[in-house]
Amino acid sequence: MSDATYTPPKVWTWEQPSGGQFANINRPISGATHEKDLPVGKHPLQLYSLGTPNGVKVTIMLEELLALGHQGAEYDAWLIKIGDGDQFSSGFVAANPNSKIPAVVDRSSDKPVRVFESGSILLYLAEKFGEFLPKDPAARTEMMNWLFWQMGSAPYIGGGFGHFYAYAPEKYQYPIDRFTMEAKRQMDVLDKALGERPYIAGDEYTIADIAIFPWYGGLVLGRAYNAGEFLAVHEYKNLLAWAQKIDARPAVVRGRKVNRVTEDKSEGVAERHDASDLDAITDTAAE
Ligand SMILES: N[C@@H](CCC(=O)N[C@@H](CS)C(=O)NCC(=O)O)C(=O)O
Repeated sequence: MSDATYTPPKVWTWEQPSGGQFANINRPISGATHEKDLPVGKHPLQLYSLGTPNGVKVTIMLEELLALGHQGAEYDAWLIKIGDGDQFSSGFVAANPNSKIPAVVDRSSDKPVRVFESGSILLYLAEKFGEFLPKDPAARTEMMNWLFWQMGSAPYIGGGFGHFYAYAPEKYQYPIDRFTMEAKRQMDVLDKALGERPYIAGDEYTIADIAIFPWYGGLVLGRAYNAGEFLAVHEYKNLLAWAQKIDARPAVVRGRKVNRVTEDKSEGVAERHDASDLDAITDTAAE
C-alpha cells in the first residue's frame, strides 16, 4: 500500500511501472516500439481496431452503411491487441501516430487515405457515403456539437471515472468522487437533451448517436465498469430509453460483435472479413 499523498519532484522521471491494469502499455513517449507491417485484406476499407467503446463506434457505422446497401462499405476488421502493444508497431503508427485504436486505411483510390480518431473516422465515412449526417446546415451544426461533445467528454468516463473506480491499483475517494460527479453530470446532460428529442441531435439518427452510444449507452445498460448500481443509472430514464432503442438496431447488434474476443464464440469475432463472419453468430443477416 503506497502513501495517500505524494510530493511531486522538481522533474518527473519514468522510473517504475505505474501499476494498474494498463501499466504495461503506459509510456511517456510516442512512436513505434517494433517493426511490423499491418495486414491488408481484400476490401477497400481496412479497419485496425478492438471491440472497445471507441472501436465499436466504427464497426456500428460500417454495419449501418452495409445495412443501407452501401457495398463500398465492405471492410476487413483486423484485431489490434492493445494489451500486447500491437498499437506500437511501425505499421500501426504509420496509420495512427497517436497509437490508439480505431484506425482506418481507405484503399479505394490510388493513394491510400489514413483516418484516425473515431470522430474523424465517423465523419469521413458519413461524408463518403452521404449518410447519418444532416444536410440542413443548422441540423448539421447541432450534430457536430454533440459529436465534439462526445470526443471531449468521454475521456472523463474512460480515463477518469472508469480508471479510478475500476482499474487503479488502489481506490482513493478524491478522484472517484471527482469523476463520479462528472460522469453523473454528463449523463444528466444527455438525459435532459433526450427528453426533448428522439435522437441526440434532433429527429434523425446520426453519427452523434453512433459516437455517444458505446460510452453512455454502455454505462446506463450496466455494461461498463460494473458501475450501474454505483452510478444509479436507472435515474436517467430518457438516456436509458434511447440506449435501449439504439441497442436493438440490427447493425448495432452486429457492430458490437466485431473485434471482440470472448470465451463464448457466439458473442463476437476477433476479425471480420466478410458479412458471413457475423451472420454465423447473429440472427440479423440481411434478408
Ligand atoms: N480519442 C481517441 C481515443 C482512442 C482510444 O483511447 N483508444 C484506446 C482504446 S479504447 C487505445 O487504443 N488505447 C491504447 C493505448 O492507450 O495504448 C478516439 O476517439 O479514437
